[in-house]
Amino acid sequence: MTTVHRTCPLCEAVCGLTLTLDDGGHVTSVRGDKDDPFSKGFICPKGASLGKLDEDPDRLSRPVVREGETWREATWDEAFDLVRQAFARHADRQSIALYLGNPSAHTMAGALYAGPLAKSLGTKHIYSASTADQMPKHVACGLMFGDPLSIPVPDLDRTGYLLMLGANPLDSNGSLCTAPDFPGRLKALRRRGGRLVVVDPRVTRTAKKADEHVFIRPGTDAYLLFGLVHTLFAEGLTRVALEVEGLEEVREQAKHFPPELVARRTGIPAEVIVRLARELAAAEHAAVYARIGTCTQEFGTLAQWLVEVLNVLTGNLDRPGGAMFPMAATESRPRRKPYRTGRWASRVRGLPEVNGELPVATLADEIETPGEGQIRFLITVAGNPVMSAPNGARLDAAFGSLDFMVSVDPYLNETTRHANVILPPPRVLQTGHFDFALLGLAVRNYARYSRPALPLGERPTEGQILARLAMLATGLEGDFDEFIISQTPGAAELTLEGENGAERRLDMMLKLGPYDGLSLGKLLDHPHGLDLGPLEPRLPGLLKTASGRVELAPPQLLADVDRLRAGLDTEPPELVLIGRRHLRSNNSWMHLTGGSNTATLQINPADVARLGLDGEATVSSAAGRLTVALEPTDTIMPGVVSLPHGWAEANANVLTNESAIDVPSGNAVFNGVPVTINAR
Ligand SMILES: Nc1nc2c(c(=O)[nH]1)N[C@H]1C(S)=C(S)[C@@H](COP(=O)(O)OP(=O)(O)OC[C@H]3O[C@@H](n4cnc5c(=O)[nH]c(N)nc54)[C@H](O)[C@@H]3O)O[C@H]1N2
Ligand SMILES: Nc1nc2c(c(=O)[nH]1)N[C@H]1C(S)=C(S)[C@@H](COP(=O)(O)OP(=O)(O)OC[C@H]3O[C@@H](n4cnc5c(=O)[nH]c(N)nc54)[C@H](O)[C@@H]3O)O[C@H]1N2
Ligand code: SF4
Ligand SMILES: [Mo]
Repeated sequence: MTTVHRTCPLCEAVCGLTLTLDDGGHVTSVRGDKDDPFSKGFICPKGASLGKLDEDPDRLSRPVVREGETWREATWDEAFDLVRQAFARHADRQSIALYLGNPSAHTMAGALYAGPLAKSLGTKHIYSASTADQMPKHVACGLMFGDPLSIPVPDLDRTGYLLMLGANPLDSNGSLCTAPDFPGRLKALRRRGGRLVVVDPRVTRTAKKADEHVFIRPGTDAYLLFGLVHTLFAEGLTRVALEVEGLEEVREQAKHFPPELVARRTGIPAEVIVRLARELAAAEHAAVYARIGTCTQEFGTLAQWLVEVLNVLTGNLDRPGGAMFPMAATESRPRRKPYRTGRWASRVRGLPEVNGELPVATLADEIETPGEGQIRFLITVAGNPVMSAPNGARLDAAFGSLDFMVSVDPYLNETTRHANVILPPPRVLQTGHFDFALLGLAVRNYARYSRPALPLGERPTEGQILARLAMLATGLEGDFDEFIISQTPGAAELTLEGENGAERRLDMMLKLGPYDGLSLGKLLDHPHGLDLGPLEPRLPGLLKTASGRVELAPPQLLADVDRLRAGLDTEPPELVLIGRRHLRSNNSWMHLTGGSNTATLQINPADVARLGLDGEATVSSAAGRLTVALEPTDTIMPGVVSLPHGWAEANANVLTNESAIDVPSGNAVFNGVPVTINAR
């Protein structure tokens, strides 16, 4: 029996786990690591399943190659040789596309190798799950603070008032706010006399634990937030404590959104909007936090912007107990030109580039539309866009028309079934783990590195797979990691340690990072993780805007306010679709099933009666139709239905529409999709 301590790689909460393995390397128990200073023993049902997941018999252990409809195993050399030949046939690199899925935000491979792979392809066709998720946040923060990675998080452990919109951390365990034991932290907030208000079209598990829940009509958060901003100005409640640009422009724009008008659009009574604004202003420490429900909607970027505007106007940005900027152990923020989007545009719909990528909502257009720059060769890494992207059914057909596709993925699934070659990453326990991305979003500064618990054997790490793809694309040879190290300013003066290239690069980043004395060796000496202290104020040092101040009114966002104003008087559709998550699932690939964990359509009993429904029903949208089992519940607003995404038997993204996007970010719109419902 051996005991190993490692970070759970399954969600953004980065819990420390303690596993026991028998002599054959099989997991016999998984517990929360009580000695982890950040997660303190917390574990959820997904984390508890890590052993099962690690040994899932459906995971591929060798590359597989498709011949027509049949699959056969292949050697790594043969599989990579097929990819090499495909690169040779696609000399025009604009015919090649890369899609990076959600787990690549968690894996070391994603953090260390996906960027260089994207660069080595030399194509503008870079896509990722980010434009089905948090891209509005990057754009809003990029324009306001100058860096799309400067994302404030609520100072969860010290705040006294949390206004939470479109997030359900009791099921998701939190997002863009890394906080192991989010439920416990919310309980502690209320225990110390703080107040939690949840705005959601559903009474979620989180809402049930809150002081107050407010129903909101889907897709209208930007209206509500502008109503709050309006009230702060109208009642003289602003207390801006930072050097900002654009305060007057925001005041002018907010005049168009008085609570009485906003009430009609959001379904929230004007007096509630006014009271929330007053509460927010009166709280000694407050934070506004908004997540996926408010990103994947028509006005996603405006909503993310207004969240930070509120944090600034109430004096809570960059202040303990408010919304603060974490400082990751590997943070590197070289001075660049101020953030901008639209450095190039997509070929078919002319959508602007954002963060070096194009919206996944236009991936099908770029595959289907002939002409120069048409995608003919697709690489997917850790993604399942057939299930996760808007109008997944169209992508499904488009993938079938490609000349060549290679997927780096442990599973044969709805997306990878179209690949010619699947290259599987090693098992979870054969993989080292460091949360490069998520530790920059943590509510406490913290670092932890987990070495692989089991030997790799003959197979490559996922990083080595991506590095090999990059080298096949460029034709270069040599040591990939040493090349990257040699290109990094300041690295030449360092003595680097580590058992492999990934560890040496981690050591380099820690030694070049903002904490003195931090190194791989130091993290290895702290197998339960290292507490790096509470969040500290970081402005104005962190700002990279042209003015050197917080930009409250970036012109690109003001321009989008016209679109918002135009929608003030529109009649809402009779019925709209939103999503949800379940504690025991993970997007499209981890349904640990059991209990209530199924893809049912939540619908208010009043709508069931009005539409004469029973049992199952057919849901139709502009994109497609789907027959689903109904779950009548008064926890959802009348006029709203909710279906989780990622379920093969009822793919919610058959209904979502790729032509609807959040304009500034190109992000997909999953919430507020107009639908009709008929008895089967
Ligand atoms: N309707 C609707 N659609 C949505 C959402 C919604 O709320 N509603 N949410 C959106 C969001 S937030 C996201 S992030 C996207 C997710 O979109 P995607 O990332 O495209 O989809 P996932 O379902 O996360 O697929 C993950 C893939 O990675 C594979 N995988 C798992 N672990 C590893 C690993 O270690 N390495 C590699 N290489 N592969 C691995 C899995 O087998 C699976 O194929 O979906 C979006 N889609
Ligand atoms: N168990 C589990 N955990 C997960 C995942 C998972 O699939 N399962 N996925 C992971 C991923 S990739 C992500 S991005 C995070 C997301 O983490 P969260 O943002 O917490 O995601 P959800 O739990 O889907 O909560 C979103 C809430 O938004 C509400 N909502 C929908 N439309 C609107 C709207 O227009 N306005 C408002 N105010 N609310 C709205 C929904 O009813 C839902 O309760 O979760 C991560 N964690
Ligand atoms: S909350 Fe997230 S990180 Fe923690 S055990 Fe569950 S899945 Fe793993
Ligand atoms: Mo996500």
